[in-house]
Amino acid sequence: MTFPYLIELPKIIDNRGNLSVVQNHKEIPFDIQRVYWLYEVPTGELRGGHAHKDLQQVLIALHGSLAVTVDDGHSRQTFMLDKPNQGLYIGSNIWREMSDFSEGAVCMVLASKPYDPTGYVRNYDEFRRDTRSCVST
Ligand code: T46
Repeated sequence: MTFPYLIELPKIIDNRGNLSVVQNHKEIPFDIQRVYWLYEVPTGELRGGHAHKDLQQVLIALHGSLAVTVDDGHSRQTFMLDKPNQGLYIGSNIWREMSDFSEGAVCMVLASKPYDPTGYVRNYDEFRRDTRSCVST
């Protein structure tokens, strides 16, 4: 299991405005099969609170900022996303919670698979049990 990490994305600086880009298996370590974005999140609202059994994602704060707390069942870390040229890679079996959305924040998520509600683990105790059994086998 890979612990989440930040990916620096290209930033092509131009007097007309900057441009960033992602490509499969280059900046993004998987084939992107789905893109969604979170926006108009009310102040103080929390999102996430789950893990995925088999899904890789990269989160990018296209506008504004948010905090993403990740947990592999052993350690926890909070990343502040506030740059449109930076992504946070989150692999499978990582619990995630998103908070502290700034006003107008837009978080785009690039995902390795189509939406599958059965792939979510929404109970933290169950998640901890699964991660412990992964280590012991
Ligand atoms: C994640 C974090 C970062 C769909 O119909 N299709 C989709 O592709 C997604 C992602 C969601 N939905 C529906 C399912 C729910 O009725 O949208 C609603 C909100 O989804 P959810 O409560 O899971 O949203 P978040 O912000 O808590 O979590 C989402 C992703 O679901 C999750 O994979 O890692 O963003």
